[in-house]
Order: sequence, then structure tokens, then C-alpha cells
Amino acid sequence: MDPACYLCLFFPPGETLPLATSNQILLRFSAKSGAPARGFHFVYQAVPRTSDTQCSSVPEPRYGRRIGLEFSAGSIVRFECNPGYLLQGSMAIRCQSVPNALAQWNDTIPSCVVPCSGNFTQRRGTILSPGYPEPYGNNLNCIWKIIVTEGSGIQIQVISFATEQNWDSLEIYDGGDVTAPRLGSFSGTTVPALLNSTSNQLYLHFQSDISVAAAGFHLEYKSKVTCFCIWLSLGY
Ligand SMILES: [Ca+2]
Repeated sequence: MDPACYLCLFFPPGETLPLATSNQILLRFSAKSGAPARGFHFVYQAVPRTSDTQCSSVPEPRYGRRIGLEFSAGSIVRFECNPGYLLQGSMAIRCQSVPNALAQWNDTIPSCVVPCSGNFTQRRGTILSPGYPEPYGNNLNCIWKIIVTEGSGIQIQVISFATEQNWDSLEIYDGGDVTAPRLGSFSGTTVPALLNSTSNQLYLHFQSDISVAAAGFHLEYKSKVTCFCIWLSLGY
């Protein structure tokens, strides 16, 4: 016992007190005159109550959503990510009862991440810089390919763009690889709002150097059926 204390209670740093049995807890602190002591620092956390037939509640993944509100044994909760993000982990988890123990989910909650590469074949899509909306990492070398139906073109709309000027750049090629004509090389914050391909493929290459990052980018693309415009002009 610390001789400076009239009565001291010691908890080793990092020790967790037993879980409260209700949703309320009362802490009362009083000090009598005498020598001061160092005091205390607690952190508390609300913990979902579980039972042998009830799993812990499941939060929404960051940049995604949870589908399902039943957390009882046998229930399944599914997950989806926002456009541009890829689900890492299980798409669905199941609450299962455990003999003589609390019910538990059969897997951990997945996360939604931005991949540093990918092939896009849908008519519309979202391309984000890794980590978006947080700053991207250093030493990145990411490649995304967009391939839509032959005969279609691709239009990219730049929703936001910010990279380290001159050192981190996004290059867009009007075709399937770097041998295709370059549609543009973008760095800093100046980018045209719309970019149009002449073919049905685009190749995007993002490179960041060893230091200093920025918020990155958010691009939306859609395929444009060029023949449709001709039909319209012909009155079909
Ligand atoms: Ca940089």
C-alpha cells in the first residue's frame, strides 16, 4: 500500500473490471483531507449483452452496410460495401449456439477496402484511390482496367481529385494497356470534369512516390452506347 494514501485501491494498468450486470453503473469518488494521491483514469465501453441464444450486436462496417437485424442463434447477417469498395472477409456471418457457453458469430465482421487494382466490366462503376476518403498510401502502383461492350465508349466523371502535385499521378490510356494513346496524366487538383474514351477500354495507372499523400480521387465511369445516338438522330 502507498504510505501516502489513507486508503488506496490499486488496479494494475489495463485491468478490466468484471462486466456490469445491468445497463447502469455508479462511480462515486470522495476525497478526505490529507495527502494527495495520483488519482485514476478509467475508460468504459458499452458491451452488448449476450446469452446462450443471443449473439453480440453487429455494427455496420465502415464504408458499407449490414443487412439483417436479428442477432439470435441461427440468424444470418449479411454485409455489403459502398460502390468502389471491396468486401474483405465473410459476406455473411451466422450466430451459432455453443454448448455451455454464450452464442457466438461463426466469423468476424468483414471490412470494406479500396483495392489497388481491378477489372471493371459493368456499364457503370466507381473507382477510388486506395484508402479513400482517407489519404492514399506511399509507394503505390495501382492499375485498373475498364472494359465495356464492344462498340461502346467510356465516359469518366471526376467527382474529386487531389494528389501531390508532380509526384503522385494518375495516367489514363485510351485502350487496353500503356501502348494505347494517353488520354491524360493528372496530378495536383486540376482535372477535367469529363473524360471520354474513343474505344471500349480504358487503362488507369496511379503511382505515388515515397512521401506526402493527398485525399486521392473518386471517379465514376459509365459506358456510352455510341450507336444509340445515331438511332436517335435518325428518328428511331
Ligand atoms: Ca507523394
